[in-house]
Amino acid sequence: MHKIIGGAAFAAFALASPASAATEIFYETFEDRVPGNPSASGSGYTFVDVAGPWTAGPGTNRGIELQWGGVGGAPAPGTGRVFVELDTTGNSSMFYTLLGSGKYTLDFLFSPRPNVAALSNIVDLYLEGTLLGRFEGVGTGSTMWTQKSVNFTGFAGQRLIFKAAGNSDSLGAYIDNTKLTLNSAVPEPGTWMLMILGLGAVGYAMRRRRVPAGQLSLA
Ligand SMILES: [Ca+2]
Ligand SMILES: [Ca+2]
Repeated sequence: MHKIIGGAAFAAFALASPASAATEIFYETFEDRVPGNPSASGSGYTFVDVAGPWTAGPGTNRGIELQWGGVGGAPAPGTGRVFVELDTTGNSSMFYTLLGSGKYTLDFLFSPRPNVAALSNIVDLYLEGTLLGRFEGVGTGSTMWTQKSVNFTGFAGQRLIFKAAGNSDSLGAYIDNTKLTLNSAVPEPGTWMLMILGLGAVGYAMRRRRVPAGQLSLA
């Protein structure tokens, strides 16, 4: 009997144990996302509804601005020609919907737009309604790219949202090289409840009937 209880507890523990290896969910550099111009030749900007894992919105869809060829500032060294400006015709946003639950890290590059005031160069990062971080800066004569890293715990179906804030004036901060890593998968609350209920059912069944070891099905 003790062996059966031990086995059930071990099975539940194995289900709850986080995965040991980090998993890269996506690494988006926006390089081949300019419609009709996959090599991003020349210089310019355009608005798209989808850029790899990112979708324009939520709320008012002002598109995702892809900017390339140094039309409003230089890309960071070694990051290609294309990046996102998060103020298209006004403050804009883009989101990614988590497919699984767990502990995540989002890495990305940030730069204020050159020659734009700090109050117009703000990007907020949300997990649904929760603010994970605010990134801002005074735009000087050239881009100033810095690496950012944000850790958070998220559940499947929640949206990770980049959102421009401050002055809504078609000029805003830049984002590039967005990388989402799942560090460890954790069960969702519903899964925990099912496991607890399942263990309870096993215990109840064992109290009701003396089941010889090896004949109790945990399935
Ligand atoms: Ca890029
Ligand atoms: Ca702005």
